[in-house]
Amino acid sequence: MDRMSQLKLHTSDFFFTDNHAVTVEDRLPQPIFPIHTHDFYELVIVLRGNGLHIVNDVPYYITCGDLFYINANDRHGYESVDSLELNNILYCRDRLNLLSDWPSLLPGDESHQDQRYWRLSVQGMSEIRPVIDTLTKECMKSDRLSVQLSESLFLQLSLLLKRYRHPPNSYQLADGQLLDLLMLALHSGISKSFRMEDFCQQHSL
Ligand code: RM4
Ligand code: NI
Repeated sequence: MDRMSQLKLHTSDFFFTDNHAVTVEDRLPQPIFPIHTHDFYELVIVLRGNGLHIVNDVPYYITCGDLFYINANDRHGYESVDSLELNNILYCRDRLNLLSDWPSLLPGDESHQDQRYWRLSVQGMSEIRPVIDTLTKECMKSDRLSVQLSESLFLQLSLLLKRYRHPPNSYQLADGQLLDLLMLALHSGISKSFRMEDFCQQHSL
């Protein structure tokens, strides 16, 4: 597909009403999905499985605990998937009404794409779960209170993500996450030989 005919997804097809700033789209599983843009922003949280996520032509091998802040005009897609499961939390920045320091919570257009790719600790993954579950229900109701509640749950989620995220190559990692990383390295390096020493050196282990 050339750039002119590229798939673009629209707010009006996903959000419950024009007042909603946020909505949750679970992908259980996420199938292969072509490169696309949106007129909304998107938080992508990888729950299970693996895949190859392309963001603005940069490939990322993704696994459980990965977190991406996708901008409206980013071009992204899932080129290959292996039992990949995601929470997609879609949001419209210009519909956020609560007074909060949103730009510092949700790295957006001003942030380089390296600052929009993070990992979540195991504890973080379990603390955000109930918030996302409540948000999923709340954003499907149209009354004013529910719209406000949805936004406040989204604020809570954004704060928790900021608390529990860490850069992909920093190592305050739980054992399970180290194992994930090792599996990723093995998976992505199938054509190359794998040396444990190199792996440890590369990740300061
Ligand atoms: C797709 C894919 C896209 C997302 C849409 C809403 O399956 O996850 O990234 O923008 O859903
Ligand atoms: Ni998308």
